[in-house]
Parts: sequence; structure tokens; C-alpha cells
Amino acid sequence: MNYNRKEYSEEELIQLYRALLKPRMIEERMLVLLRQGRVSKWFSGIGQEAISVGSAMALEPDEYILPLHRNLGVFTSRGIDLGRLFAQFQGKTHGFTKGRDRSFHFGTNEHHIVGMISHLGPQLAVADGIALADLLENKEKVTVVFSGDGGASEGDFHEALNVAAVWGLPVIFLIENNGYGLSTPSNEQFKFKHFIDKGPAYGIDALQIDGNNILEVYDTVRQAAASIRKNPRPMLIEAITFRMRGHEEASGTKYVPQELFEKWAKKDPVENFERYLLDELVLTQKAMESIKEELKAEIEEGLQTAFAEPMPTANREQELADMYKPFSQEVIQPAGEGKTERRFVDAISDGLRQSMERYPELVLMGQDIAEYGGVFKITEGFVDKFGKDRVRNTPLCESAILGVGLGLSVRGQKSMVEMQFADFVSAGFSQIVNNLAKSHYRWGQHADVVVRMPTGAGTAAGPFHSQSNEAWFFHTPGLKIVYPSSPYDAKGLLNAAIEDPNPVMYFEHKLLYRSISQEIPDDYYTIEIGKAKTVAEGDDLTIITYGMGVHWAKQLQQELADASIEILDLRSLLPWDKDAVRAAVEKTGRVIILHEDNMTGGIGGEIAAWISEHCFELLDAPVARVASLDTAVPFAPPLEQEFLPRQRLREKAEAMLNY
Ligand SMILES: Cc1ncc(C[n+]2csc(CCOP(=O)(O)OP(=O)(O)O)c2C)c(N)n1
Repeated sequence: MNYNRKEYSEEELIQLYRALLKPRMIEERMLVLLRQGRVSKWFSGIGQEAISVGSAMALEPDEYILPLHRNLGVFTSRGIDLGRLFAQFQGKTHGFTKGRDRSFHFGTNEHHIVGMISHLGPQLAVADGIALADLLENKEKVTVVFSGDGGASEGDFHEALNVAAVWGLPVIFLIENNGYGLSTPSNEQFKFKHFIDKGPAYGIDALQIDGNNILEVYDTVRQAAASIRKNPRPMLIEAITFRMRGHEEASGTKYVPQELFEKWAKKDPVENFERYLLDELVLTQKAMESIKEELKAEIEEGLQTAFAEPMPTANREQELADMYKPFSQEVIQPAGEGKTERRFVDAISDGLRQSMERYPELVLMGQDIAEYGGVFKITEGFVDKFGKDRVRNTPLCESAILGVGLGLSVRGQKSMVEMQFADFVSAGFSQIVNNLAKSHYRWGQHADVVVRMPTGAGTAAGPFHSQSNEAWFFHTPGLKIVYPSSPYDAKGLLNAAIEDPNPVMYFEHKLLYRSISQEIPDDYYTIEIGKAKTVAEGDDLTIITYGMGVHWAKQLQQELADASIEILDLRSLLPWDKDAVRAAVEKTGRVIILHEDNMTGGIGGEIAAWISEHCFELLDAPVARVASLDTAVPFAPPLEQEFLPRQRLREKAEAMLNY
């Protein structure tokens, strides 16, 4: 192997050697423990250590690095206490996830590491978010994020590189090209020859290096980082390497030709560097042995600490509470008496503007939201007031932008991501339900992101611009969901959602934008998340609903003037107001749950089940649900009207009143 030590001192070389040896020695020990059944699963990085170690050592300690499942060397190079690291591997409380996630699936802000989720691709955009925060704060920092050659086939890879290129983000995308994605060789994974060929296609500088050569990795990343700090931009570094063991220990290596192992064994990053240091007289055999003894002692001590710790005991309240960053909302009343008549759309805009004034760290991102003002004109004029740094047009890439939101949160910023239509959130689904929602529970990192969701049918817009998809998120612990039905609530709930440090899905019905208006306070105010509101008092029947359903219920009330109908507007869907639902059931004994979403698997099912279970004695009639048909949303108005539940609401209400 060709080492070029350049100006690096003996101390630096020895430091690198020590850092390189550490993950190798830990792994060798882990493989023994695995055979003894004392460790459950192991993804080996043997043969690839130079990449993890060289890159981590090349950064400043406060620069973020986002490793994958083979990058033990990143964690060890950041000086993580081995007792704690091994406790993490064993699912112990003292680890980084309180036993909630395994192996390398954790982050630690103390060490400026954000670990992966299993999905391989999503963290690439999180790196973009961290880098964006650095860029906005003129920090002159660089972020390094890893991808395998297999993971690079995910769409997230493309999105993250593209966003980084367009926004000039200081990120190094470090691709560990080890020739295999699990058992699949490169020629079945992609058609191009080298990953560096992709750089120019994105407008990104790209370099290829020998990933087994610690000095080459270290020196390349150091130089790239120094250049990026001064001149922020992304860079792609392809490190050619090889995985000397199976994908994970249970998967074996039968799918890899033996000659490859023989070829790459000669290029072992640790053995070659050892030989080089001995030849260069940087280290003696004796000094090397003593480094090994020291590391061995550190590893054994760490193992003892981790093994001595008992398995965690589950505390139900704690488990449930930790899904969210603790936050006790203090409802803010408007400072003055002033009120203005505002349409629903203007109320949202007003709240957003005031939140932008209140939180200088709040960044808005979405397609066409800058000069164009968004397709619904909610951010019209915002660029002039707040500038393009904070009101950001994004490329067409929902997943990456949601990941950027999480990255901004890591760096203490707030963000609002506008979906152009709620329907398009499916393109960013994994980021929301896997990354944003689970991050606090897993390793204590909250996602301070509000996702605005222009939703709903009635506009003859067909199956892909009309969906109600709140139930997709209702099922995901870690998220909050709010869904206002009036201009007053729209402003107050949006402000509350932005104030809340947890990820909040904010649904806004498009048909309400310009069809309703109300006098609302001019000043900033918030509404309690999780609190329903009785919008009409009645004694015969309660309609529990939200969003457009509130307006249908009000119209029905007028149509059935002889009946006394109570309407409860949930306003928040996650958490939803169980006390208010119970009180409403108690009052009338007859309940219809109404929503625009499809019937099957809709939120009404959950509420109906809860009422049946907890309020059975209060009921005078079976709990009823009224919802849209279980079809896609049709385009032609007569079909759409049949799809929507308005007509069925009247029939059901009459039946319930006569029950
Ligand atoms: C979205 C997703 N699909 C499938 C998997 C299962 N899986 C885990 S690792 C892996 C191979 C990854 O290959 P590569 O990115 O080249 O990294 P390497 O394991 O070679 O380091 C696969 C298919 C996953 N974790 N996530």
C-alpha cells in the first residue's frame, strides 16, 4: 500500500494507528462474544476501518458525523466511553437509547454524532439540515455523512445530494463502496462505473480514494473539510474498500468469491499501516504491543461495566412519556383587543408571519413558497420580510426536506415544511413516521418540525389532490396532529404547533381557505393542543368531528331545526381530548363520529372503540360513524359528492334521533 505521510508528525501517525486499531480489537472481541451468544447481532466493519477512523479523525470534534452500521470507528474515534457503548449494544439503560434501539442506531449530541435509522437513506438529508444550520449561522463547519454503495440506490441519496448541491451545503457525502449490498454485487445494483461519475451530474466535486489507506482517507477528508469550511459546498468522496466478513454475522459469506477475500486480505488497513509504521521507525514492535495492551484493558473494562449492568426494567409511564420531548404548553392570550375579519387562509398566513417574528430560528421550506408565495399564497410577501434564507424554495423532494427539518432540529432550529398538497406527503412518509416521530424516544433528539398539510376534497381535483390522510399519522406515536376548522383556531393552533418542540402535522382544509372568515385577534396567541371545543350546544345527539365535518354538522343543525344537536370539534387529533368526548357522550347519550376521511381505518374507528369501552353505560344508542366511501377520491363532482359523507350524515342523524 502506498502511504504518503506528508507533513504529519509521528504523534499524529501514532494517534491514527491507535484510533484504527481500537475498532478492530473491539470487533475481534465482539465476534467471540457473538459465538458465545453474549451479543445478539453484529455488522462487521473489518477491512473498512480506515474510512470511519480516517474521516472522524479529520474533522473538528464539534463537527457532525452521521455514520452507518459498519462505522464503529466513528464512535470510537469520537472518544465514546466503551462501557456506555457496549451497554448500548446490549440494550442496557446506561447505553444511548435506554435499551430502545440496537447497535449503532443512536445519536449523541455530546459527541456530535447522529446515528442511522435502519432505512439507510434518510440520514443523508439530516446531514443536509445540520449543514444548513451551520451555513445560516456562518459557522464554517462541515458535516460528514456515510452511504453504502447499496444504500445509494435509495431515492433519498439522489434527493440529499441534489438539495445539498442546489443550496451549497457544506456536506461531505462519503460513499463506502465495498462492492456488495448484503448479497447483491454492484453490477446488480447500478450500471454506472464509479460513484465519482455522479458528482458532475449533481454539480458536485467528487474524489475517489483508496478506502483501505488510512493516510489517504485522513488527508483527503482533512483537505476537503478545510476547503469546504472556507467555501461551503457539498463534495462526494468515494472510498473503495471491501467487507471482509458477511453482511452481518448470521448471513455468512458464501455469495462472495473466495479470490476476493484473498485479494483484499493483502490490503488490510490495519496490518498494512502497522507494517508501514514499523518500517518508518515511527513505532517499535514493543510500543505497538503496549498500545494493544492498553486498548485491551480498556475494552475489557468496558465489557465488565456493560455486562455488570442488569437488563432494563420497563416503566410504562416513562416509555409512553418519552415518545415526546417534555413540553408543558402555556396558552398565550393575545396582548391587545384588536381584531380583524380574516379568511381561513389569511389566518394561517397571519399566524405563520407572527411565528416567524417570534422565532428567529424558524425556517420555512416548501415548493414554490418563496417569491411565488406558495400555490395557496400563504407565504406571499414573506421573502421580502424575512429573506430567502428563512423562506426557502425547495427542489421537488419531500423526503429530503423533511429530513432537513430534523437536521435543523439537531442544531436547535425550528422549521415548517409546507406540503404543496397533503397528498404528496407520501413521498416523504418514511422521514415522518420513522425519523421525526421516533427520534426522541430512541435517543432523546426531538424533531421541532411542523408539516403543513393542505388537505381535503370538494374541489373536483381527483384522487391525488383531495385526500384526507390524517389517519396515516394518527397511528404513529411521536407525532402530534392538529386540524383546525375556523380561522381563529387556524391561527392559534399553527402558532401552538410551531411553539411545540415535537413534530406536528398541521392539517388545513383547502375548501375552507377562502370560503369562511371570522374576526380574530390581531396579536399573537396560541390554542391548547389536545383540547376540543364545543361549537354548538345540544341535548339530543352529539356529532364529534373536525375540519370540514364541523361545517357539515352545522349545516345539518340548521336543516334539522327541531332537533337539539351538540357539535364537538376535536381540533387536535393526536392527542385527542378524551375528557371532552366523555362529557359529550354523557350529555346526549347518542353519538355520531363524522369525518371526511374514508370510513375504514379512519380516526372515527378509534374514537368509537374508546367510547364503547369507556362510556358504554352512558350510551342510549350504538355509536355511529359517518365517513367518506372506501374509494379513492373521484374527480367528477357528482361522484365526489357521493363519495363525501354529507348526505349519509343526514340519514344517520335522523336514524339516531329516532333510535
Ligand atoms: C430501506 C431499506 N431497505 C432494505 C434494508 C435491508 N438492508 C440493510 S443493509 C442492506 C445492504 C446495504 O448495502 P450497502 O449500502 O452497500 O452497505 P454495506 O452493508 O455494504 O455496508 C440492506 C439491503 C434496509 N435496511 N433499509
